[in-house]
This record gives sequence, structure tokens and C-alpha cells, in this order.
Amino acid sequence: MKSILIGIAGGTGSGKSTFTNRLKDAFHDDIAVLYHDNYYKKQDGIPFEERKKMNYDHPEAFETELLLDQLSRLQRGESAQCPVYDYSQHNRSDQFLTVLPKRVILVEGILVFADQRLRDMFDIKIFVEADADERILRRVIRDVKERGRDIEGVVEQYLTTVKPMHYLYVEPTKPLADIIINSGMNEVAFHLVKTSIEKILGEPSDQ
Ligand code: UZR
Ligand code: MG
Repeated sequence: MKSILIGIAGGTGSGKSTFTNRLKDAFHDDIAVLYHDNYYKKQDGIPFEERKKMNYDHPEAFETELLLDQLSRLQRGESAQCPVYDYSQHNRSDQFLTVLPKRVILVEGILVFADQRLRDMFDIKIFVEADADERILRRVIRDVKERGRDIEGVVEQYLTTVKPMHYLYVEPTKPLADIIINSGMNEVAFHLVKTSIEKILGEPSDQ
């Protein structure tokens, strides 16, 4: 069984996780999903106040080797013990998630097309696009509600690292994608991708 790998990239707040999670909800355990965010480097020796200020929008912030390794395992038909990231701590948690090998594997993250080794593994590359104003609005709400942040901190982080890194490392990967979709809340794009996955799996999803 050769797995089909689908990469889903896009700027922060573009809706790529929403898009990915909808696919997961449609196919449940028929597909596997890996989030690059869970592979942010372990930072156990660094104090919280310093972890807070680090640049998480640079390719070097991730332990991409571990993700590559685990993708190879899944492609060989073996399971993988995937790390789980804790945004409120700016660090990896001590939890792991067992991911089983599947015919279709989704890999989501802002920078999944920035690393050539990772990019070359994908059979289908999807870039989720959204205007910067919409992305920052979504990001403020999410980081305050779900990631334990305050508004001032989100704005400062956005201006100092998130925005410049977006234009340096995320946006330049857009032309490398096979498909560019207009926002993660795009119904038409969702149904097109869902239908393609159904075809690969040879059976319909339940949504
Ligand atoms: P998405 N991020 C944090 O804010 N703190 C961390 O400890 C790790 C990651 C943010 C990261 C990036 N940037 O913009 C975002 N910062 O998570 C990626 N600063 O996640 O694509 O869901 O927005
Ligand atoms: Mg996300």
C-alpha cells in the first residue's frame, strides 16, 4: 500500500487547519493527519519568558527531521508516535499520539512546502490563501480564546515575527503548490478535494 501524501500549507489564520479538520471529520480513521506544529522543537531548557519571544515562523523552529522520519514509517506501513505541542506553554507536551498508517495522509502547517525534502514527498500540494487582514483577525480571536494569549502579545508577535516571516518563507511557497484555494472556508474547494480523496480511497465519505 503506497500512501498518497497531501500537503496543506498557507499563512497563519488562512483556515488551513479548519479545512484539514473538515476532511478529517469526513473521513475519520480512513485517513491520517499530521500537523507540522506538533513538531516544533522541544524547548525544555529554555525559560517560559524566553520561549514566549522566540521566532516560531522560521523553518528552523521545527524538528522537520522527525516529521520526515515518521512519514517514512507510515509509508512503510508502520505506526508513528507523534508529538503533541502545547501552545500555551510554547513547548512540546509530554504526550504522544499514535498515528496508524493509512492510504491517504494529510500534512498541515504554515511551512510544509518550505522544506524541499518534505515538499518532494507530497503527491498533492494545496495552498490555502486568505487576505492578511482576515488572517490576523482570525488569529487574534483564536490565540486569545484557544492559546491562552493577550491581545497586546498577539499584535506584537504578529508585527515582529509572524508577518515578516510570512513574506519571507510562507508566501514564496505558494507558486510551488498544485492547487491554490481561496480561504479554508471554501465549500467548493472542500468538496473538490473531498471527492478526490474518496476516489483514492475507492469509497465515499460520510459527509
Ligand atoms: P497556525 N506559535 C506560537 O505562537 N507559539 C508557539 O509556541 C508555537 C507556535 C504560532 C507561530 C505560528 N507563531 O505563526 C503559528 N508565532 O503558531 C502557526 N509567533 O500555527 O498556522 O495554526 O496559525
Ligand atoms: Mg492552524
